[in-house]
Amino acid sequence: MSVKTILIEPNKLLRQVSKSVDKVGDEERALMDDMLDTMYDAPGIGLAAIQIGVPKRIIVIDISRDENEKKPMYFVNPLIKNKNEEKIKYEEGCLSVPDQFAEIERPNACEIEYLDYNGKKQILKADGLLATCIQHEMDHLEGILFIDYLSKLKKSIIIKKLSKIKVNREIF
Ligand code: GNR
Ligand code: NI
Repeated sequence: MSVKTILIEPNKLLRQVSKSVDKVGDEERALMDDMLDTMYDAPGIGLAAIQIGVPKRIIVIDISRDENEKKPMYFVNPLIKNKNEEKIKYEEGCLSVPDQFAEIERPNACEIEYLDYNGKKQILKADGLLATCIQHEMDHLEGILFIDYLSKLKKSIIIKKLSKIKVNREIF
């Protein structure tokens, strides 16, 4: 298990559509372990495989706040079966868009079907922060970032800031 480098926007890989996983095997489980380490290290509450450069439809999430009681969740090939009409706004952030936050409106509840850590099919009803996080991560699988929902102006300001930070990172 190891902590990987998280890709930062602007980066073409983050815009790639991730590929379905045929079978949840040891390679996928090792990837999920690395993703979890990387997410806890960041720290964040969710991570999609493409954020560490792997274009597979795999997500890890842990929204528990207690350091001593971790509750990791693993989602392979997640599909949204149902979305609520009701919308909820959350202040979202993204490990690939560091230090930028914005209120994003999404369905407040959803039902998803996915394969778990052992490749077993599962169905989950989620609401609140978990539903928001699942939808944020599933956007990553389509190459979508939360800043894509902002006005062109707000988005371009954020991308400009990130590009400057990136130049500095390459210098120092
Ligand atoms: O750590 C994260 N926090 C967060 C807060 C509100 C809505 C979504 C998220 S996900 C984010 C980690 C991340 O970038 N996952 O892709
Ligand atoms: Ni994100």
